Order: sequence, then structure tokens, then C-alpha cells
Amino acid sequence: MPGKVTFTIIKPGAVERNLTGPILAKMNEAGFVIKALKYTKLKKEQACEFYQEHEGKPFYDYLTDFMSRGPIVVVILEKENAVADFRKLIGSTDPAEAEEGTIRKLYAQDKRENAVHGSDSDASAIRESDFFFSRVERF
Ligand code: DGI
Repeated sequence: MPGKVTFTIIKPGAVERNLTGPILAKMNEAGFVIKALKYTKLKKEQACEFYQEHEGKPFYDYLTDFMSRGPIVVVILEKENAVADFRKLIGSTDPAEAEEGTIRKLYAQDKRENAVHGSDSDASAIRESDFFFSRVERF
């Protein structure tokens, strides 16, 4: 059975452009409930650790520079079928391919600076939530 939580990051490009409010509103409107939320910033080596599965790919250095460029908002969200429904809500990695109304279609700048992250599996949602949040920050 699919899990009830997923994890998201509002990425530096979106936070810089003051889109945190509208993006969180989209998540709430789609039925996701905020379980934990934090405004923070990654160091380059922390971004590398978070995205370690992409190490060696041509976009890895750009990606980890971008993700450590400025503040981010990290959020744990709850909903039935959370991971799959959230991936649908954010749309394709490349906003040019994303469906109308999706968060990336609305707010991403391009494929590299695509406004939000969304976990790709229940296991990733747990790993990524654990990366950012301590036990006392979730209840
Ligand atoms: O799960 P996604 O964020 O949709 O995509 P992913 O896990 O495959 O990749 C993580 C991030 O890396 C993605 O949000 C943007 C960046 N990325 C992915 N594929 C490419 C890319 N960046 C560039 N420049 N080129 C790519 O092909």
C-alpha cells in the first residue's frame, strides 16, 4: 500500500522570486497537509549528499551549486497516495513538458531551476525527511 507522506523542497529560484506562498497554497489546495516545515539553506557538500544518486551525471555540479545558492523551504506533506499524487501535482522535470496547472508549469524557470523537488518513492520520502528533520520537529 502506498504511504501517506512525501517530502518536498521549494528550491532557491522559487524562494528568491517570492513564490513560497503561492506554491504552498497549491499544495494545500490539492489536499496535502503540512506535517513539518522549515526555512533553511544547504551548504554545497550537503547538496551533494542529498543528490548523491546523481553523482557523475553531467548536470550534478550545476544542480548542487543551484541547490546551495540560497534559502530553501523543506516540507513534509501528508495525503493518501502522497508520493504519486504529489509527482502529478508538480509535473515533469522540464516545465516545457509539464502539464498545464502543475506547479512546475506555473513556476519553474527551466529544467535545471524547476521550482520544487518531490520524492520519487516512499523510501526516498523517508530518507529525505530524515535528512532535514529531527524527531522533535515532527509530531
Ligand atoms: O525527480 P525530479 O526532480 O523531477 O528529477 P531527477 O530526480 O531526475 O533530477 C533531480 C534534479 O536534477 C531535477 O529536478 C533537475 C535536475 N536535472 C534533472 N535532469 C536534468 C537536470 N538538470 C539538467 N541541467 N539537465 C538534466 O537533464
